[in-house]
Amino acid sequence: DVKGFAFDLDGVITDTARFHGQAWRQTADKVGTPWTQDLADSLRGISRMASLELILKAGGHENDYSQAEKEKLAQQKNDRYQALIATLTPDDILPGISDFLAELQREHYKMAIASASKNAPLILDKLGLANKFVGVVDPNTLHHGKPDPEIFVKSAELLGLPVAQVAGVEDAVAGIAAINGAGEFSIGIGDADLLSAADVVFRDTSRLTLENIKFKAQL
Ligand code: B16
Ligand code: MG
Repeated sequence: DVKGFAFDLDGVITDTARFHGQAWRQTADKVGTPWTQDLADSLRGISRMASLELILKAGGHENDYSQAEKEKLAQQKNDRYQALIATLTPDDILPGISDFLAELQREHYKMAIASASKNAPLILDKLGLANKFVGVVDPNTLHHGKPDPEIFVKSAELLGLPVAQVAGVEDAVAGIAAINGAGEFSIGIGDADLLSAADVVFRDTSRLTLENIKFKAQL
């Protein structure tokens, strides 16, 4: 039986993708990579440096920058991003999430955050959600990003539960692959065709209740 939940942050708890997009767009302009929606979408769930590499590659610039220059570009993006997330308030929690977290708390489920974002603690603080979670996986301790299962295996350790008792909630294809690879129960948020590898999929976060999960999973 599931006794704990590991939540992705961006796209599940709140929509920070729009801020990542705004901040990366300026990087793309600077290096001369055309900005497209496909490029923006490909950055979901991907780490900061891996995102920069994708932006450079999309414009054929993968060999044009030294490691030090790349670190500077990533730092400048993060400065812009942090200025944008400073405006977050509890009103930016995605629909249904506050009720779902309250329901899980009432039913004594344990909750953790499995986000690739090094800014996750800051974002949770801005949303007023920091005290809901027993732990936030520190991406600095990870060797591999999503789709590698490592982050979801770590989330089970933080929850103090075997992976078989953990459900992961994700909006990214790479995130669902990571949950499945860890041996956890996978809940997708978004397009059912895109996230077909998930055990259950909801079109958006407003449908997320224990009853709906049990109904869909026929538990
Ligand atoms: P940071 P998630 C991910 O969050 C974002 O989807 C991705 O676009 C971002 O590059 C990554 O966090 C790292 O974020 O630069 O703040 O460390 O979906 O894993 O919650
Ligand atoms: Mg996400």
